[in-house]
Amino acid sequence: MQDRRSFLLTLPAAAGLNSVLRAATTGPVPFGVLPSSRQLLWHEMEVYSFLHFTTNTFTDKEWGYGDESPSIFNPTAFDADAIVAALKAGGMKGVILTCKHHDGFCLWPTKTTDHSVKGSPWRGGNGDVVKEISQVAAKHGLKFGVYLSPWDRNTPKYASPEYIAMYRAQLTELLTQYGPIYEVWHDGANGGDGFYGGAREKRRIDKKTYYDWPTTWALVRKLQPNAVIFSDVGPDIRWVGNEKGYAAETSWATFEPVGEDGGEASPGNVKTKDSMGGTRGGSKWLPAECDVSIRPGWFWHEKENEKVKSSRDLLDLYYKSVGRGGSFLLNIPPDRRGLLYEADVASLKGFGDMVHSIFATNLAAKAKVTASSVRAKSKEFGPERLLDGSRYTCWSTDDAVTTADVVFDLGHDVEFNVIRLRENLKLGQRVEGIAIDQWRDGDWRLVGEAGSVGSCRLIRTAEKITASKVRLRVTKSPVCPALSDFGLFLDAGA
Ligand code: FUL
Repeated sequence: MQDRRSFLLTLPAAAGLNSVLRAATTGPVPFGVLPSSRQLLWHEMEVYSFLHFTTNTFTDKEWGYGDESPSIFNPTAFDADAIVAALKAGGMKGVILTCKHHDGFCLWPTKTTDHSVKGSPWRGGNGDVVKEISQVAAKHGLKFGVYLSPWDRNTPKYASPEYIAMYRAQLTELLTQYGPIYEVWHDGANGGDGFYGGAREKRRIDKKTYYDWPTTWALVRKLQPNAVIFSDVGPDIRWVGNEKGYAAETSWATFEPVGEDGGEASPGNVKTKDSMGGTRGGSKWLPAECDVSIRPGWFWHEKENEKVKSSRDLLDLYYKSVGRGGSFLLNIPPDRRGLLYEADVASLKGFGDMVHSIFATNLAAKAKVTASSVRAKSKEFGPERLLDGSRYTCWSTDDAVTTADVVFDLGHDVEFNVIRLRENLKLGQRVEGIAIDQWRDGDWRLVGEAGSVGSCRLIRTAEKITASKVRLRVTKSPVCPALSDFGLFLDAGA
């Protein structure tokens, strides 16, 4: 005779029940456009650096005209190891080098032009800044990225089709000779006055058509499939629309770039006022990269040695870039010795130390958590997932539940002034309203709010809060939430 349990399981009704149970524990359906795997890896980096270094360092200029002699590039004590070690001490996860800036001088011995380190007295003309920085970056565990200016004020070829071939040949050298590249940076400043091999004239190009960007981007994909490509319009990372290092208070990873004239956008031709906040419901996953220099200029100038941003200034920008779902790209320019200037190094180290000490301990880590709603009542989507340290597990609710809350019982009074939230980006950027309350005098009181979360949201409270119970509320979301992280931290110096 058939065993009663297996008999039941063969009944159509039981089969139905099984599929209901299975369906109920499946994860939330991803919402909207999603990040690629290379974008997810980039999101995890959060903080990395720029090195602006070229003949400008020696001429005291920001934009070289292109007629500089390579012989002026002669750092007296270039030390890639010291530079990268200082970046690492500041908590940087990667370094992007200006392999060629607008002046056209190449920091590596390219075959495409003589306007390079080959013509410099540095290392007897046998030096290669790209090689030295990329090698020590790998040694110190920092990822390496390349900035290759699309505008070249030195070459006579600029503005002709031959220059596009030269640009792609330069890119090919950079992407094949220096190991893994995590980011390729295409600047939007293109065309204008220049030396152009002695022509000394103004050359305009059509930003929409001249570069044929899709072909260049395809080349990057072929040579370095894991590299994210940055420009005003992506295709992976967007410029945040200012060079001050911050994103909009409410900032979306999705973006619908529009050209200055309302038509198609291209690098150097985008309505930048939209770039700071992105576009809710935009058709592309194009998160913001917030670039800024530690000094007023991008290159080292002696007269700016007293104008280095303080560690606290940098921390404030961290809250306004990483803390708004973007990345923080901080430029620290080498000086004429080929070292980072002492004041810059000290500020950077102070910044790194502060980030490290503030975020070392999640003060909510051991809280008892209770949610008003849990997807299929399953542990897999329980509120404990907010504290497990993974970006890709999450607390979620049933599909029909779009507002819900989680109470964190801390067990004793905890002092904090920074709240961190993350969404599981594999399920898209979902929530549109978040509120945080503290339990005080027998009631819940609001201490912080946010409109967007995404990769990381850092909410600073107006003053330090002391509470033994804290509540997270999802107040607005088009679909069930999928939050992956909740943290409370104390920024003691704020
Ligand atoms: C700008 C350039 O013109 C600046 O010189 C600098 O490289 C900055 C990061 O991008 O568009």
